Amino acid sequence: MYTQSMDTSAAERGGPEDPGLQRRFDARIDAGDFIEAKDWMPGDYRKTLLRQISQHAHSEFVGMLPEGHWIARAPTLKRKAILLAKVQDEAGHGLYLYAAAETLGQSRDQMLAALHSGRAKYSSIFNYPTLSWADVGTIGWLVDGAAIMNQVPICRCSYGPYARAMIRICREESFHQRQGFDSLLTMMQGGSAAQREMVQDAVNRWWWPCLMMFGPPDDQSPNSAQGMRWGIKRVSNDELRQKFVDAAVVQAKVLGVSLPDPDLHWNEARQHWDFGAIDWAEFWQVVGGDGPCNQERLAARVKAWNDGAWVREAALAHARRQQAPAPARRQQGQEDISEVTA
Ligand code: FAQ
Repeated sequence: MYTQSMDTSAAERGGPEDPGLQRRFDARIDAGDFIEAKDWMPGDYRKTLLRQISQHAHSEFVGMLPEGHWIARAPTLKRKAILLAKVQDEAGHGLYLYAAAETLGQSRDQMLAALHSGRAKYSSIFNYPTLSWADVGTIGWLVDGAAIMNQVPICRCSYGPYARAMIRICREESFHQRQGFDSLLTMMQGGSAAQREMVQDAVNRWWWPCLMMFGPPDDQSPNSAQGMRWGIKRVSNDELRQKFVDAAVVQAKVLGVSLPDPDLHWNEARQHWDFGAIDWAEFWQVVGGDGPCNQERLAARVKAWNDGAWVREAALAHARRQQAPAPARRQQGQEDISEVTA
């Protein structure tokens, strides 16, 4: 269990004032070693990891909502089963990530309280609405596609528990991306004109918000330099965005959809696709809590938390009973039976 590492006192014994510990930590980072939960680490390294992992975990949890909306509306049993599995996977990703953050000394309850009060961030992308069935395929293709691009380098992140969680997450994200692409391809190749229009409309609406997922441009990204120095980030926001555009252009051709950017041109000198200006004002507005669905998303998470209170209480009561010594357990069981039979 990761939670055994929540006692961070050993790691905190050496403060930043201890140059020996700091030197050893820097040398391990330079050597490409993994830092583990019980190892000494600078307070700011821990804080940066917690900031990124918690926003990542919250993104997975909130990210269940836009697609979850379509589970009851999926067009076939096959698509419903796939979507159910995908949304469940996202919940699992959130749990791996909350567990990774717990190794740094923050409990899941603390992180969720920060989300529910609006203090913690989650990815801007999940504040956009899913208006048609094609949005589900487009999220798989583009949103999961962007997530994979960003997350594969995190498998080499310097913090062991985060890096290991990412390996499994990336494998599952890869299935998510393929199922989205497959769903869109089915509509584009075998569907009606109305279905093809629906796909194009979804791609038009999701394209720009997907480019924003990678975060602000490198020269306006306050956390990048230190994140790269510590090996938490391995590839910059702009580099990842460019890799994503280069891959998506080719895939869009196979699908037969156009990308909504008149400035998209192959640049022979750079050997990359040039693309148009991103509306960063919109990005910051959404990140600041004022996107199309921010209030709805947060309200849905708070409601799920409140509705689940009895489940948490029952699970804790069960765990307490399991931990009780055997005679007490027997007595407890007998009391329960006499309550039922009384
Ligand atoms: N949305 O200095 P930087 C998924 C914030 S998972 C909201 O560049 P950094 C799976 C940033 O936090 C998607 N906020 O920050 C799925 C910072 O604010 P802070 C999530 C954003 O950390 C698919 C400020 O702006 N993935 O999709 C965003 O170096 C389908 C300045 O930015 C991850 O979280 C944004 N898009 O780089 C689930 C991956 N971008 O914290 C369901 C891990 C930036 O100082 C369905 N995270 N901000 O207050 C990362 O790689 C990094 O944290 C970045 C940001 C690249 C997101």
